[in-house]
Amino acid sequence: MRRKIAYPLLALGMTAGATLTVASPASAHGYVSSPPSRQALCASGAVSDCGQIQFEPQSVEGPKGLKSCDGGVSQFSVLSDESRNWPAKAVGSSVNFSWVLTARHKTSTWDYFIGGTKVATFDDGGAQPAAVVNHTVDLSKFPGRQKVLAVWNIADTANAFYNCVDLNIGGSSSSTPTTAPTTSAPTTAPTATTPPSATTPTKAPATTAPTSTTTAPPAAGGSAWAPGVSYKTGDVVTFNGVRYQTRQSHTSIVSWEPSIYTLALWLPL
Ligand SMILES: [Cu+2]
Repeated sequence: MRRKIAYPLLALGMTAGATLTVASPASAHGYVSSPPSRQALCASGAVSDCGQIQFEPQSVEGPKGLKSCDGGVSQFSVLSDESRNWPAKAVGSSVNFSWVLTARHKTSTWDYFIGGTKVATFDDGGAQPAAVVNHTVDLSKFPGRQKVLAVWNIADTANAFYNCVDLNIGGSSSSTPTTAPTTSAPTTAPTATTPPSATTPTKAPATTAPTSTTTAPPAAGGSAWAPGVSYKTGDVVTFNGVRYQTRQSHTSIVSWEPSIYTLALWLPL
């Protein structure tokens, strides 16, 4: 919805301290930030040479009913280019999809497809979603590498937003702590070297999850916020002299400054 303005350039023209009050980031809609959708990978720079989509991962909008990664938007066709060898995120069989919305459009449904089969749907009945939306989807019937098409169907327009998320389901390898409830995880359980007398159930092999998840960008101390950075939940940044901590892993883009997305994405400290 709304005009497609090249706001990255527009924003760059603004002076640093400019109060973006009226700004109300136009043309900002939403995308799947975790596991990273293809557009998220482009925005973070994990996949290069994506073209315009890297600046507006939230803009893959097209008519409802499509099954394409690019929403039929020619300038975003790279998203449908399977020759790009999109990296697949290793996840458990229960996956939590996180959407970051910058325009909270009234929503009919959120649909998830694999190979043309609808594997999950969440009906919002026309309600307005929060700025961050999470869905837990059981993908245990689809092990291995899969391309999930996640669709956000808007209630009051004929359009939808499209995301393709490449996953390696059940691929253990730590990956995101995806809260993974039950999930009958391949309990390769480190066969606790603990001696027999296992009287104490030693509540699970310290699932304190090695959150180290490699990548782990610095940011810790509170480096200056910047666009194009893949922030992880809990990261701290400074923006216009104020420190913020992010509530949601996401790739930052111009127009999503902490001062604008306070509460939705960033909590002032
Ligand atoms: Cu919109």
